[in-house]
Amino acid sequence: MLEKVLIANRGEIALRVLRACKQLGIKTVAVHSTADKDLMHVHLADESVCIGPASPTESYLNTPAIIAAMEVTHANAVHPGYGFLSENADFAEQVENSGFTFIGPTAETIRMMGDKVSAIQMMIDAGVPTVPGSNGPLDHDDSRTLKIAREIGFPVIIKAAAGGGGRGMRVVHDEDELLKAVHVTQTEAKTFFGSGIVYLEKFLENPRHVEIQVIGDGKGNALCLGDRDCSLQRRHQKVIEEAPAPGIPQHVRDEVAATCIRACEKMKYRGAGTLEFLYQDERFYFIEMNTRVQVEHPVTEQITGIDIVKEQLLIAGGASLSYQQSDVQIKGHSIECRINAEDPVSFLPSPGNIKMFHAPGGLGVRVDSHIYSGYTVPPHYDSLIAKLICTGDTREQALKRMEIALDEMLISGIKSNINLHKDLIRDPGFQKGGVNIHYLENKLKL
Ligand code: MV4
Repeated sequence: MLEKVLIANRGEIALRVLRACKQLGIKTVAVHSTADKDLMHVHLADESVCIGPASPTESYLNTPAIIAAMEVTHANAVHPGYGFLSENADFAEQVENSGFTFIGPTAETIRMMGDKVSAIQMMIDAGVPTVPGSNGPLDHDDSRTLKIAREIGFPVIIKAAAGGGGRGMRVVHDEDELLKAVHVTQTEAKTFFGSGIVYLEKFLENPRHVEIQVIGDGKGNALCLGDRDCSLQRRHQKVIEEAPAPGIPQHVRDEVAATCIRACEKMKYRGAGTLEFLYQDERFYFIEMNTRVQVEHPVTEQITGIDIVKEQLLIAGGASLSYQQSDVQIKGHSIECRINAEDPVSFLPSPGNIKMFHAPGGLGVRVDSHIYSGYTVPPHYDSLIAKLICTGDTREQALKRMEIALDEMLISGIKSNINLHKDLIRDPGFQKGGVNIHYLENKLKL
């Protein structure tokens, strides 16, 4: 069992990890930048260490500073949260080489999933359905690239193997554009990611983004905690997520879940993970795997009753899974609205002093947030200030609770996207369920 955990993150997720540690009686160390000394979890942690200036590269991304903080506080493990160093294989490796526990998968697994080409290959070997494509890097043989694209049929998409999350990709509509697009994407990928390796997939025109939550014990056992729909997004930033994904036939979701479990068991996956899929015409297509806890994990917790962060900590401490697959029962429906400190028109971050914050409440209402009245949102980081999660026996009940909760939520002093959420929750298309990844951007164009 872990005795003391260092939380290498900030904001709501740092507070979320702190709460899970307290549940298990684990001591906590908060590390923070000079701009973050007033964060809620810094105040609540057993110990805190300032690791550098506001700039993320000098603090939350500063591996030597974080490992030094582990040494001086005698922490035995580090929880990376999401973002920052959470999917950095070199960080995980250096933590382990320094004699500490990285709360997450092995560096080797992180590296394999970070390379999208090797991730896809691994999934194919395990029987997970993938997008028709090159199933490997494109080489310098242009005639071979052209042959693959012709066989698959246009449109196709060129993606950087080291990219992901929407960075380093290019859609190609016909043959004449193909080779130029490949070369440009290769050059960009080399500049941005240090690797010019690219691959090709059939471009799906109107898919939904559906992802599957898994958890593995690192010994060959894995569980599936169901699916989430994250299609409501703008510029690759998710806005609303929900679980389960609406309108998916039970046999289709059961089938893909079984393949995800198989993949995790095969690679002896350790910790929490998410397999991202595109979903179109009742079919799932794997695109990438995230090897961290995700922002939207609470909707899964709400419908399974399983504390995902607590499981991460238990597994990192060497425990086996606390549940069997037959213990995992999906009950009800849960929706999460990401509340950002941002301008409602320009979507630009709107940092500053929060004069007053009032959190909504009631049955089925959860607020994961680090903010409080008088707190100043610094300009240096992500603009997420709260996650409002509403749950009910049915999707309709969850939506109604969300409507009421959004009306109750009060944030003054800074701008926020609360009004956007009020509009989206009442949107007839969203209410119907199952909108695709283009729905929000199209709606905003009107
Ligand atoms: C795709 C795609 C269509 N076809 N791949 C964007 C983020 C990255 N995770 C993968 N992405 C996409 N890959 C194929 N073969 C469309 C997208 C995509 C998208 C995916 C999920 C959520 C939002 C998106 C917005 C635009 C494009």
